[in-house]
Amino acid sequence: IFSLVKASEGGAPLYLQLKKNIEDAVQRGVIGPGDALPSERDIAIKADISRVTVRKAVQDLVKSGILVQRHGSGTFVAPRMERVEQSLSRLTSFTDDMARRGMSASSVWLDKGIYPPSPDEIMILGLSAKELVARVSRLRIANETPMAIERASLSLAALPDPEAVGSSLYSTLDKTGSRPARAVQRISAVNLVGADARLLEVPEGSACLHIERISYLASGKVIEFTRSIYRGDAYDFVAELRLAG
Ligand code: 16G
Repeated sequence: IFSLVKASEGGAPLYLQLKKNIEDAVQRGVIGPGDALPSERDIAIKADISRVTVRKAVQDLVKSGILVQRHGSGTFVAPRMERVEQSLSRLTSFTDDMARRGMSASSVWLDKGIYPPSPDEIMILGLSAKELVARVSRLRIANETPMAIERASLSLAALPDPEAVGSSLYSTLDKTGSRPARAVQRISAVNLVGADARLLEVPEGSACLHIERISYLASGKVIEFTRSIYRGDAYDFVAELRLAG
C-alpha cells in the first residue's frame, strides 16, 4: 500500500497514488471494514512522503466515505452498513428498537440542560414565554455505528431534571408515568453537511432523513418535540397500508 513511485521516476502525484493504493486495498479486502489505518505519521515514514500528502489522501477518502475518522482514536476503514428496518406504525424508543434486534444501543451526549425556549418549542410544547425547556441531544449508536442525531425538547413538567436521563429518555419518562402514548412523525430528505456529517461519519452532502416527532400523553398533552437526523444509508422506514375507503 505504501510503496509509491517518485515523480522523478514518472509517478503520478503522490497523494493520488496513496489514495488509489488504499482504495484498492479496501476493494481487494486486504484491509476490511473497521480495520485501523496506521497513524498519519507512520504512513508518512513508511511511504517516505510528507504528512501533508498523507492527510490530503486520507481526507479525500473520508469525504468519499471509504474511511472514517474517530476523534482521538484514529482512522478506520468504514464499517459495512447493514440497513435497519424501522416500522412507522409503532411508537418505540431507540433503545428498545436496538435491543429487539440484538444490537447494543449507546449514545454520545451532545447536550443536556435547561434553556430559554425557542419560538418553535414554545409553540409546539405549549409553553408560556417565561417557562424554560429541557433539552437532551445525543448521537445514537448501534453496536459501533453512529445511526442518528436526536435533539429532544421537553417541558420541565415532563422532564424536570435532564441531567437524570441515563441511557434511555423513554425509560426516564416511564418513571414519572410520562412515556408518550401517541406520536406524529414527519420525515423529510436532507443533505447532511458540516459537524452533523462528521458525527454520523458520512461523507459531506450525504442523503439523510430529517425526522420530527411530536409525542403526546394519553391525556393529549404534548410531551416531546424531537428533531432527528437519521442516516439514509442505514434506515428503511416501513409502513403497512390498507385500502382506503
Ligand atoms: C426514538 C425517537 C425519539 C425518542 C427516542 C427515545 C424517532 C425518530 N425518534 O429514537 O423521538 O426521543 O426514541 O429513545 O424514532 P431512548 O429511550 O432510547 O432514549
